[in-house]
Amino acid sequence: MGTLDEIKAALINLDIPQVQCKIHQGLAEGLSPSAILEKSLIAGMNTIGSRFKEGDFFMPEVLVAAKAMHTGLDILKPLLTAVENRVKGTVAIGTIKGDLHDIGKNLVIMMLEGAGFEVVDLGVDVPPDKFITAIETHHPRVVGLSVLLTSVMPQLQTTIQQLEPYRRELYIVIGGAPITQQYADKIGADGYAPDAASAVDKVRELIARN
Ligand code: B1M
Repeated sequence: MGTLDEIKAALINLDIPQVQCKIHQGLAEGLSPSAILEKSLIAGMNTIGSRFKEGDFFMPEVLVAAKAMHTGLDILKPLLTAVENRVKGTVAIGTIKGDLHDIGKNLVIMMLEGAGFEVVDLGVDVPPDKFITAIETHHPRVVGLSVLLTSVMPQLQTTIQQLEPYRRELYIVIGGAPITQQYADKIGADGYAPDAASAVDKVRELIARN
């Protein structure tokens, strides 16, 4: 088994010290931080999700896996974000009201910061008025809305409607596992991105429009 698979296995085995140890080993072997992120940590979380769905894992296991993921991200973050440091614009981002998932949002933030954007992280369970306060305070060029739960997807549309008065000044990008381009078009978002790297491309593309 290669080190990428060993990191993934450690995550699935919920062995946090081993996740840390194997990531350090992988980096010492010359593996790229982005390969560890995609092929070990994100791939491992996908397996955790499938096992949770099938009833092999329960909430406590998923919480430990999320902690292992965050521990791994803490090691990789300085390496992924040390790429560019010229500020290219501000993005305010949060997981929408009713949803507490933040691993994907945090990845998007890491990639945006790595690409030179200033990011205002509004956290999870963010109601529309918190986005509005952030817009009035930080004047972001882009607002990012993240969602993982299908049951709270209607909250995206509510949030977008409440941001309507500000839309001349900013673009709205949405993302998260249940979102599709078709859904983004339907609810009137300016952009959709399926993953963290494409979120950076989408933000760049929108800001370049004017
Ligand atoms: Co929950 N959970 N969870 N969970 N959880 C899912 C999402 C689920 C699919 C699991 C399953 O059943 N297979 C399911 C949702 C089903 C559905 O809605 N149809 C589910 C459920 C049901 C729940 C609870 C309701 C369980 C319960 O209480 N009975 C509960 C809800 C709590 C709430 O939010 N109110 C719950 C709780 C939790 C934990 C707290 C235990 C934990 C979250 C910890 C945390 O985030 N700090 C958790 C986790 C970890 C998961 C899974 C296993 C993993 C999610 C994850 O982090 N993926 C997940 C199963 C799965 O997704 N396979 C599951 C890795 C992450 C990198 O991917 O977030 O998709 P993702 O982000 C990607 C892209 O989507 C995209 O880029 C990221 C990187 O590539 N992206 C964007 C994300 N945001 C973006 C924004 C953008 C652009 C791209 O622009 C702004």
